[in-house]
Amino acid sequence: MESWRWYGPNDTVSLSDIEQAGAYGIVHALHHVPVGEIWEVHDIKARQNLIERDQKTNKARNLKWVVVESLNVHESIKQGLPERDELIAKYTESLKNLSECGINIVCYNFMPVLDWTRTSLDFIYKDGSKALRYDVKALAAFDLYILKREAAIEECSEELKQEAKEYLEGLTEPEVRTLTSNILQGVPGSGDTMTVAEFSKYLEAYDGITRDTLKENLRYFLEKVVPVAEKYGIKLCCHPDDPPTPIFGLPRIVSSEADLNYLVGSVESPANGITYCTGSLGPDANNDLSGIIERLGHKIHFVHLRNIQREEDGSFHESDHLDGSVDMYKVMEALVKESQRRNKEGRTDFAIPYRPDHGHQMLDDLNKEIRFHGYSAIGRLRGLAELRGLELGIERGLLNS
Ligand code: CS2
Ligand code: MN
Repeated sequence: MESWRWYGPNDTVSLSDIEQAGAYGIVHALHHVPVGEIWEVHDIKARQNLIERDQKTNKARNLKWVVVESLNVHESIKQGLPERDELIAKYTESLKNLSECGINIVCYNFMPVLDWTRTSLDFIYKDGSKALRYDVKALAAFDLYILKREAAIEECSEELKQEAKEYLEGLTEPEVRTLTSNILQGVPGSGDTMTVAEFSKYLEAYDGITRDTLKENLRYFLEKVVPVAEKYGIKLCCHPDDPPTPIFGLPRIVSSEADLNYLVGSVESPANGITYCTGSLGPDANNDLSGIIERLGHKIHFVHLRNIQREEDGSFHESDHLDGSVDMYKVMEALVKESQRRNKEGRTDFAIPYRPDHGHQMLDDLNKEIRFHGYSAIGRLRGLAELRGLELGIERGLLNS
């Protein structure tokens, strides 16, 4: 099902724009509710009404809020602090409320402190549009010389330290500030950017939290939350780490197929699933993207499709949806087959919502102020159109074969 992330009334892309782009499923969150607080039924219903009815004419739009992205997990749950039980109780209350409103796909992630991380939000792509990029040297320059994280000195190779130093020397003061704020953007939709000092404090909270501890904390969370989700018909789906590798010494535990197996194996339930994201799993060439769908497809409740171009040193940039390191044809073919399989089995959830995760800033959008990077209208419109065409072609091809 073609879907689109809408950030709410202050999104520069309107609901009418989304209808024109040909999406039906709306992906949305109550961004104004602080992480850890309960999403109340009246609040959810008001937002549903705003999305699904034209406010001027009161006519139903051809849109439906189908996915929550994201019901974020509080840092104290990730860190396993004593207050986690109370926070988990609030989380399950929100799930119950969402189910009461008929919304049953809920995305979240388990990345410590940061959500997706990029070093550049206006990288000039080969066709002149602007894209997001992750540059290993730039990240190391920030880590070593701006954040001045001690352990980074051990973690970086001599070669990378040298390259990072040269990279930083080549930047002007404003460029250093931009790099810093690009990296320290908070949760998407929050509009908050952390300061370096705040970020250091968050990192300190993870001192002593190893990969294994974080995995245990994820399991603890799932053991409490999944049975409630199952009871209320909610499908939880964890979004993978972006990029799929530890950064700033923080463990990352949803980066590979083995990690996804740990996730779904922690609590066996249809309510414990995956948000499959090509752009997040893709930077690691070891991730077999279509194979993951073949093997774990029955656990995928929500899909993010975008492409990335891997660069030689582990850096990557976001490329056109059909062009890059991700073989989008193979991915879409695997998804179409999964959907057909579900249909045959009589499952009602065969139309898996997918969205063009990010898009380039292009054409007229280049002259506009971008509030949510990666989320301008035209680039995603192009991405969605390409993906939809690919999907139809594969569906018809399979039908005739
Ligand atoms: C999204 C993620 O913008 C994006 O790349 O895919 O930020 C995603 O929304 C969250 O990680 C899911 O919790
Ligand atoms: Mn994604």
